[in-house]
Amino acid sequence: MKTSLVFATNNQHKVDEIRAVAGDLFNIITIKEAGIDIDIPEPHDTLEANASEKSKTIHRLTGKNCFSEDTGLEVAALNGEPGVKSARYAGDGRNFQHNIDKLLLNLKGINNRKAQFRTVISLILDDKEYLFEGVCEGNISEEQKGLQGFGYDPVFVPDGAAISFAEMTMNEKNKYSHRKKAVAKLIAFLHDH
Ligand code: ITT
Repeated sequence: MKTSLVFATNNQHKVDEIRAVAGDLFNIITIKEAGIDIDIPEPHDTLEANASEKSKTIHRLTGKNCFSEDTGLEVAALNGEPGVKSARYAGDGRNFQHNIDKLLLNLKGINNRKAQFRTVISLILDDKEYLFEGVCEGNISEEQKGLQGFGYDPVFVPDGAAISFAEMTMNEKNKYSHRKKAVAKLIAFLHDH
């Protein structure tokens, strides 16, 4: 029987991207569909610990098999920042545009634009936890371009592409993406389990 997993996230873009990869290999139930309306805590200083916290919180509330993911943009010239602080880089209550503005300002005049997105998935299946990682290397562009996607997509050009994630359709982004790579590992695990 197809596995059903509650996805512990409040980010609809993540749900859409992962559903596009998962197809009908497994069934994703959003927390809204599971009747939960909470701001899931992310208090830790690693992606792994935050992913764990999110899946464990939702597992406690639903008792169901579930997964979460935490993603960070790690910029080489900024010693890996914004990293685990990617969502709140420009401060609490600031939006994606403020985060992008701060990133471009901090990289002004810097030639090394290397960066990577890193996603960590925490799966809780039959009360045991499993972690999966996906990395996408690329560069931060000088200017933002494109309107698709979310977050830092307008300034991230993955290696092997000439355009930003925000200039790609979701399926094109999924050819390169950190999230897709982590989900592929999750799918392989569920297949063999
Ligand atoms: P959760 O409910 O799943 O926690 P979130 O939006 O808070 O959703 P994260 O903490 O994992 O998600 O994400 C940190 C930030 O990193 C997010 O707000 C985006 O700005 C950025 N980000 C994550 N994935 C991205 C992607 O694929 N493309 C561009 N930016 C991304």
